[in-house]
Amino acid sequence: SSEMEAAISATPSDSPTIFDKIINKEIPSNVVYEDDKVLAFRDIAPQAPVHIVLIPKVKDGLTGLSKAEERHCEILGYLLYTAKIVAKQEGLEDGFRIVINDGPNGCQSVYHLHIHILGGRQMNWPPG
Ligand code: DGP
Repeated sequence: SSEMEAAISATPSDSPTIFDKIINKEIPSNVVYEDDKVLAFRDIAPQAPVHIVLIPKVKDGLTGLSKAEERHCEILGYLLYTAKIVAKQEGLEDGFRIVINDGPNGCQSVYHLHIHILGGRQMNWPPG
């Protein structure tokens, strides 16, 4: 898929990403949840009827989960908790999938840690 090609050609780095522009409202996005620590918005290339990207507002070196340090434990826990809040807000009471892509093999295309929240249909297992 083109999403996969974008991921494979993405260069892992700690430079600002498109998500900083979304956080700063320099480019528009469809925000579904926001507080002082996190932002959740609809994915531009949805893979399910509900597909939301949830990110920390401050990257603090967290380009991906593989770069997590002990200082990130609080925001990592908060992101998971917020994923549940967003899933509930989106009416996903029959279940949902959360995904964190990491690195080229994980199909990560944006190097700012993010959680995908997918739902609104039966998800498949194993994932591709
Ligand atoms: P990943 O492949 O895990 O790095 O996911 C990055 C996701 O971000 C991908 O599903 C598409 C989404 N995305 C990339 N650019 C934009 C954008 O400008 N706006 C929105 N809403 N989503 C974006």
